[in-house]
Amino acid sequence: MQGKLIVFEGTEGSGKTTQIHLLYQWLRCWTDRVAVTREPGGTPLGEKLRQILLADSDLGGMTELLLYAADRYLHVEEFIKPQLAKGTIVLCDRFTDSTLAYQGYGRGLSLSKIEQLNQMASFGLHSDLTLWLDLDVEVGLLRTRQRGKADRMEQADLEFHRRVYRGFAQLAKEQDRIIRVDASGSQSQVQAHIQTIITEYLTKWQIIEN
Ligand code: T5A
Repeated sequence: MQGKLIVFEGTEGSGKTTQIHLLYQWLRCWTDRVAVTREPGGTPLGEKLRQILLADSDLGGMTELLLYAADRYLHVEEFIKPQLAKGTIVLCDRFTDSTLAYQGYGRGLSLSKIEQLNQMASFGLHSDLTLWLDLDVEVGLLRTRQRGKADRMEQADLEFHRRVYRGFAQLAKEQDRIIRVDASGSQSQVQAHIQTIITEYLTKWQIIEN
């Protein structure tokens, strides 16, 4: 059976990485066919692109967009597609909606051009389910700053992050595959909500029985 692609999206510090790892541990109780990955950086070359993208240097908006696309192309071809073909549930920290939210809504680049590029870079692959961790932008940035030095994207001004947030909200309104998760609660409250959603989907996909 073909695997499933479950993506976590959201603004900075919304808890995606924390929740992906909690979900991974929980899913491992059902199956060993589960993998965690991320963008940028899901391949060895992608890790190098990640360093460039998050380093404190000046990149123009278009260069940034194309580097995220290059990372995705490699990631889908070398990792995600082969894993899905093996029947793996792939948990991915960010995917195509991040490009629409950050480079489209955030940087103001053309949404239709980004959609075309996303289509090319992902070989037309869409997530089976995307969890949008919805958290107030300032709360998320505070969480990341408490962790230490901010990366290049985190250093962008507050209005940029607000535009990104509005982008995710708009995408969630337009796309049924995107489910909003209130990320303002404790880690265990958010985890419980995610487990409820995932149980519903695994049942629907007949991966587990009722
Ligand atoms: N990007 C990416 C684009 O611009 N375009 C694209 O196409 C793509 C794919 C990636 C950057 O690239 C951009 C978006 C990003 O700016 P990243 O480091 O992967 O860089 O950035 P994030 O994905 O935002 O990762 P973060 O680690 O910053 O945020 P997370 O993963 O959402 O949050 P997490 O889990 O690390 O938690 C942050 C802190 O909060 C605490 C955690 O312990 C941690 O300290 N925390 C909580 N605290 C209180 N209550 C809770 N419920 C908490 N949950 C976690």
